[in-house]
Amino acid sequence: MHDKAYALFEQQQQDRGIDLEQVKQKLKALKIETPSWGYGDSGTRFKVFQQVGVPRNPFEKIDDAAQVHRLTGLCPAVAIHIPWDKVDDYEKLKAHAQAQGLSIGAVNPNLFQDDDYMFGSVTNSIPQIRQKAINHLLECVEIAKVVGSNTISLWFADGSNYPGQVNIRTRKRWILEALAELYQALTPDMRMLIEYKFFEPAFYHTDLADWGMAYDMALKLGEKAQVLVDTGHHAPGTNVEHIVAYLLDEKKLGGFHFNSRKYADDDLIVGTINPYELFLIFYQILDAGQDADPAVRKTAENIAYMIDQSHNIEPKIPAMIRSVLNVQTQYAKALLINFDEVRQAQERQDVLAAEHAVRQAFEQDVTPLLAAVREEMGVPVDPMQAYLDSGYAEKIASRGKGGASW
Ligand code: AOS
Ligand code: ZN
Ligand code: ZN
Ligand code: ZN
Repeated sequence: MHDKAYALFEQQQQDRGIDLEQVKQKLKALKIETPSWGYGDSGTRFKVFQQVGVPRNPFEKIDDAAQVHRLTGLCPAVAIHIPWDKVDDYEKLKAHAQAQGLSIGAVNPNLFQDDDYMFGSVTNSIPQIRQKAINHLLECVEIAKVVGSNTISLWFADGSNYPGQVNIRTRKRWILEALAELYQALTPDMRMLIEYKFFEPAFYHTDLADWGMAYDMALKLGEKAQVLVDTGHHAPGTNVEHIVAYLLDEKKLGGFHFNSRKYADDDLIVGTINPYELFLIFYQILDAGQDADPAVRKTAENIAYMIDQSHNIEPKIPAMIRSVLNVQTQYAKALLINFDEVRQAQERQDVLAAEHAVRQAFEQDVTPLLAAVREEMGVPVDPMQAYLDSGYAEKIASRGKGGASW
């Protein structure tokens, strides 16, 4: 059935001047890291609902991540959060991942769940607490070495709730000091990604509140420091794809945390609220991938794509499958942009034609393309249905309730 659909699709795309072989190659190379915490129980400040079958330990989180990869072919790495994923033997964790065809991706230090960090971690006015936070950052580098990860992914909850509560400039210096210590500890093939968010849990000021602050830190630190864009971490109306383009051009875009937002840092399934934004982010990335400057092209090719979501009411594994498929879909659509057409329209200053060239790709139905790619990759054409039919959910039900949560 889909052979016929694909033949028609192929004809349509040829007519639009799209090289489908190249599109397929790019789709097969897409990698999206899933977060270990996305498989555990999570909730809001009102309630954490416990679900049946949630992993009880980091090993079982990796098992679930492996299941997502098996069915989608998209997720060969899983990010870990320390101490949520603290184990006695990290070699063993690495081996457990490898045995299932996975690797450990970004190592995320946790500097927000310790009582000591009530008034800040690396920005705390008590030197011993700042030191404790720095030690944790350094510990994460050691863990990264053992698990074979080359990425330290940083998000700081540090901030204040009221004007006058803290000295913002002093804390800015402290945060740079801590990051510099971490930077020094990185091995040559490691990089650190600096995430920003404008509020929550702090409600007056957050020490790294926006991309400009993260960029400033990354610039001061050096090449191995880059900015991480969490799609949910912006004020309503922010043009996220513009930030993406700017950071790409500065060779400072290192990674993404994908998720959807409606109001704040909602951490909903990526691509469910504003799929066009996700598409436009990929448009900027693919455009930078054709830049005349090889360093910009390299930056675009080395972006770490990661999911960062909390599945509070959704069954975890299907929610993750939905997420990565949504990313794949918007990426596929962006690959169907005829960039020559866009450029020519830009040169003519033809506003409507330029906008049309971009939007037209978004309006393509990529179902036949994704079916063909999945077939060629040897994964189910419908990964979600394949999961529902797999019996995996029934199998993990024996884990019971009360698994890992944050
Ligand atoms: C928090 O809002 C950030 O998105 C971080 O990336 C955080 O570390 C992650 O969501 C796990 O809690
Ligand atoms: Zn994030
Ligand atoms: Zn967030
Ligand atoms: Zn988020």
